Amino acid sequence: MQTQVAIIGAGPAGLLLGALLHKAGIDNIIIERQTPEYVLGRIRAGILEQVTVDLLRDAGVGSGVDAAGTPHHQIDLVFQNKRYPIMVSELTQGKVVTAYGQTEVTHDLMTHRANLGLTSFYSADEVDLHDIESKTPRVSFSKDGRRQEISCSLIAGCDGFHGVSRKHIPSNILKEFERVYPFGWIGVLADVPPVSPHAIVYANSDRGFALCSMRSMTRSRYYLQCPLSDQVSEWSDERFWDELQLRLDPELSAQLIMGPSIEKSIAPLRSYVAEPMRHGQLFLAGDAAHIVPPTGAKGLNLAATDVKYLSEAMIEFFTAKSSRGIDHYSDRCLKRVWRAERFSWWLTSLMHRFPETGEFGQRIQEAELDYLVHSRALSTSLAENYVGLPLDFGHQ
Ligand code: RFL
Ligand code: PHB
Repeated sequence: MQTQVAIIGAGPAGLLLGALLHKAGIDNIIIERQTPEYVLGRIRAGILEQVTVDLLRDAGVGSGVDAAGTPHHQIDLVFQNKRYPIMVSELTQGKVVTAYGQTEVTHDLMTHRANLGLTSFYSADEVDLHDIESKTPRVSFSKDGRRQEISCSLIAGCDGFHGVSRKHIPSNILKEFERVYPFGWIGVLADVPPVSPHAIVYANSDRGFALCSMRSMTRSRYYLQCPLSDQVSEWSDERFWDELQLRLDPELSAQLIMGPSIEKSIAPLRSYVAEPMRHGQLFLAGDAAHIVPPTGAKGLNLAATDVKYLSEAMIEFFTAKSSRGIDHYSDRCLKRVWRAERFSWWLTSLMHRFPETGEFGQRIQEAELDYLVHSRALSTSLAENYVGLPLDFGHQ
């Protein structure tokens, strides 16, 4: 088989890249290790920046988010049992974020690709990359017990943190930066109306962090900080709801509508960056190149901006026969990546209970939160990072 771009991974990054390339007339094939059902069963992100929504529209996949996304003009911070609104839109000249789930984004992109009749291989085993330093790299994989091979000009590694692509960058070239946090998040999805339908709630409590989010007016997503050693089986629905109520302010806690969970999972928190994001004809995008802790809701949005830059660079490569874009891809992405890494690390540090810093650390966090909610300068800094810094931020 032959194509122009082989895309490894059918998460949001791979599917969005495939849609944007196809729209520009560039042929691509997606190779995914899991089944479509498995990919859709992973409950992850819920908040989209305007840049991400615009990109979905650009790719011809905006109707879902336009019909069912909920714009948020505000976020709420809870500490010392009190809730404080941060008027995000007012502080950023009218910008909003949109509550719309990654599951829905992925579903919209999958349906679009299927409707266009584009080639995707799901349940592909033993995916391997070859000759990535040459002009004619290849991707091989096994499907239904048969080995197959795709020749291409460029490879996009969109296969997430545990994928194979990044491992093909030689260890003397790849530089990795990592911080693993000493706790995780347990998340619950439930078909109950969200307690705060117009603002995500981030709560700092001396019992640990809590977050109230949503997927629609009838589906809620809640998270609690938990020890990394916890198992999902140790968290009955009743224990989860009781603990969530204890971490929110009394008013919100009283308004919380509880119900049976339809999904429950524990995720570790990590900050990670791989540099560079390109080696030879291989280009990493999304979680394959970087991870942020979910506190700032930046992971999917960063994946989307990587894909924006990568699609532009690949289109320039094939249509204008110019390497300028692909040569600058890594540097262009990493600037934005590190800004999002800083923001996500900062918000994670501010909102969670760290075992090693004790009550002193808790008081310092509360003092910073008190400063933040009463200072227009600090609130603006939070707001402009939350909605996403402009794509040309810092350019002269
Ligand atoms: P994905 O979604 O991990 O997709 C990678 C795909 O590659 C496949 N794959 C392979 N395919 C072929 N061969 C191999 N060897 C392969 N190995 C893996 C995988 O099966 C998979 O289908 O990466 P992508 O596309 O880069 O997308 C990134 C996002 O998924 C991620 O950044 C976000 O989910 C992070 N995130 C959030 N981001 C936001 O922007 N806003 C949020 O509100 C937000 N909330 C979250 C989050 C992540 C969370 N968890 C569980 C880590 C909340 C949570 C709890
Ligand atoms: C979510 O809805 O899953 C979500 C929202 C905000 C975050 C993280 C996750 O910061």
